[in-house]
Amino acid sequence: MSACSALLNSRVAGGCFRLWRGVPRPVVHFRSASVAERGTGRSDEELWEAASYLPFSGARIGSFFQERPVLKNPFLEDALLRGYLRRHLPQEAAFSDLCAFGERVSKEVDVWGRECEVTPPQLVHFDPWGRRVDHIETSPAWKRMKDLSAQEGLVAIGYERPFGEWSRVYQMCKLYIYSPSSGLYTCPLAMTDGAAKVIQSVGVSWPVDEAYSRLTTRQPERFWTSGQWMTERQGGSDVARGTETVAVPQTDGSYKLHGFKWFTSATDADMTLTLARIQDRTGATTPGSRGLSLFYAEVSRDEDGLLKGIEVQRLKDKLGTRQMPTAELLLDGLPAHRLSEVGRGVASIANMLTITRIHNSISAAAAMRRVVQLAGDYATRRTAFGKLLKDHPLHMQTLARMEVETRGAFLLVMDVCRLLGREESGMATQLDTNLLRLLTPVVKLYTGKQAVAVVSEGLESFGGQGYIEDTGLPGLLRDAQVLSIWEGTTNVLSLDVLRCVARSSGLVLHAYFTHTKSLLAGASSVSSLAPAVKALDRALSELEDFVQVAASKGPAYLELAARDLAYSLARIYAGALLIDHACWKGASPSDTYAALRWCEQDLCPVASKQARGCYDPSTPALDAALVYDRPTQD
Ligand code: MFK
Repeated sequence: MSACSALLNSRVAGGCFRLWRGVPRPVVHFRSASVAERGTGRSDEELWEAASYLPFSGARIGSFFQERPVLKNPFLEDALLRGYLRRHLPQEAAFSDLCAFGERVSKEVDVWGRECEVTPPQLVHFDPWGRRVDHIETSPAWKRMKDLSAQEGLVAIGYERPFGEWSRVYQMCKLYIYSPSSGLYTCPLAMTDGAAKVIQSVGVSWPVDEAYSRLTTRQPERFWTSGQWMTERQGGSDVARGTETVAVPQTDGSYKLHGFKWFTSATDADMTLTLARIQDRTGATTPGSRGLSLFYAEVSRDEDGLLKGIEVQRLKDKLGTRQMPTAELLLDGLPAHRLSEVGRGVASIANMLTITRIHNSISAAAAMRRVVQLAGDYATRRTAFGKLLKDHPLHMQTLARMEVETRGAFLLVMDVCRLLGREESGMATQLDTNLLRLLTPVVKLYTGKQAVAVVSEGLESFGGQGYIEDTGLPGLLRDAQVLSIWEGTTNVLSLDVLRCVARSSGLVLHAYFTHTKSLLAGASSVSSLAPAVKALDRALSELEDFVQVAASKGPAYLELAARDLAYSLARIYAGALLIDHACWKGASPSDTYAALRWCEQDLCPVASKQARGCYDPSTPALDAALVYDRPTQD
């Protein structure tokens, strides 16, 4: 026996230390008055310290250390994801790939994601000899994410279509597993996917055939990412009025772009799609949406290493998404090619918006899932008030509510992916197409908001540790906050819902009601789901009544109702999906419980608020008076 272990054992015998998993741990002692040794000339304190009885002294910092939450394979841990795939895509190849990828994400990639967060990109304006270089330096982990994205086919799958109409679901499941560990690499992937989709829709031919093949390749050395430069200094929502960039025609049919892009995400991209106004010979342009055309440009350097036609003004200092370079760019003669017909820029880039909004929704659902997984794991490790957190019913109620939100979000997003896959594989009915148009903004806006709420609740479930930077948890919240902002804010997307209802003469709503009712058809005989079905039936008829009434109202009324309408569409549809999933023969009791809980909320807030007069003509003035309520002068 070594001297060290003999010492330890004698202390164990004396009751001072226990051996705990091979590590000596001091046990807290409570002093009794008889302990003081008489006649030694040493004070009580000295005697205690000499005997190492004090748990906190010198290098000793006490016996208690928090257990960290452990990220396990996010595919294997996700009962709903696996159930959904067993139901809709029961393919061994998909399962084994997702399982292996989940393992890679938890064991390898998650660390890279953290590295991206702590090593944010830097802009080097000048080289040591004073030459302007505008080089954006990114971390090695960020570069590894690019290679991984190509190898794993994170964009390519959507174009290879290995599982026909279910290929988008498969691709988005991979991104769902990847997103919270990706160090925000899902942002360039979203835009890359969107650019490939736009190119496909305008035709894969010169000058974008090479770009298309690079955006959709699995070879890391050929893989390109794309930007989506839509936001200018006058703002990101009102693109039609805010775009100042001009396109100057060149004699060879190409263009040179001059403008100022105020917010370009993942600016280390290899190419971009962007909007600009074509100048005529007098230098004049057409204002508004009709003046905008869509352009393709490569981000490249000349033989001196200077960016061709671009100056990087500065990197943005953002609340979150710090892993990713976001820059202000001066376009000073950027060589470009027009992709759309003249004046059809917004309509042509809309395909990109659809894809990036779906990616955004995936990231939102994934953020919720990640925080729920980590909080659930932590609850099995952390003891407070004498028992593990998982044994506190109130704590588990909170996590269960987060789980219900996450499940609703997941099914909403997957259903949009299903519709996208059907459209791209030529299987879509007119109803599917209408539903996809309506649900894309609905799902994006709803999941973006849910993500902030669920991730915030998730941080709280870790107590103070959820607020500590180097746990990696606060970054989840900062990154979630952007999900309701970029790619269209909640209000802009609510108005997009109104726009597509109006432009389709209500056909998108007809598709919505038809499909929602068909989802509920199988549930009428399932007694365990009866309260949920009853609540959903009632909400659906309230929504139909609202639509009837709203049809006779003016635009001001509809605009005030737009956000509540979008929320109602989301909650009712998610409820129907949860009920439908719970009716599946492979469903679990938890699937039923989640559907019941979801349907307890106000499923149709637009009807409740209408009944309270929230959209009456007097409301805007009252709202404004409330917002600007100031103390009156005495
Ligand atoms: C992890 C995920 C990360 C995601 C990556 C994020 C990277 C960040 C990059 C960005 O943030 S880029 C900036 C994103 N910007 C936006 O999302 C803009 C928000 N504003 C809107 O969406 C406005 O509603 C919009 C600019 C579209 C309004 O423009 P207009 O010109 O006033 O639209 P208008 O006149 O209503 O429609 C023009 C055409 O586009 C119409 O076609 P037609 O002429 O054929 O009828 C519309 O039908 C069509 N359109 C508009 N929105 C559409 C659409 N088509 C399909 N879907 C849509 N959503």
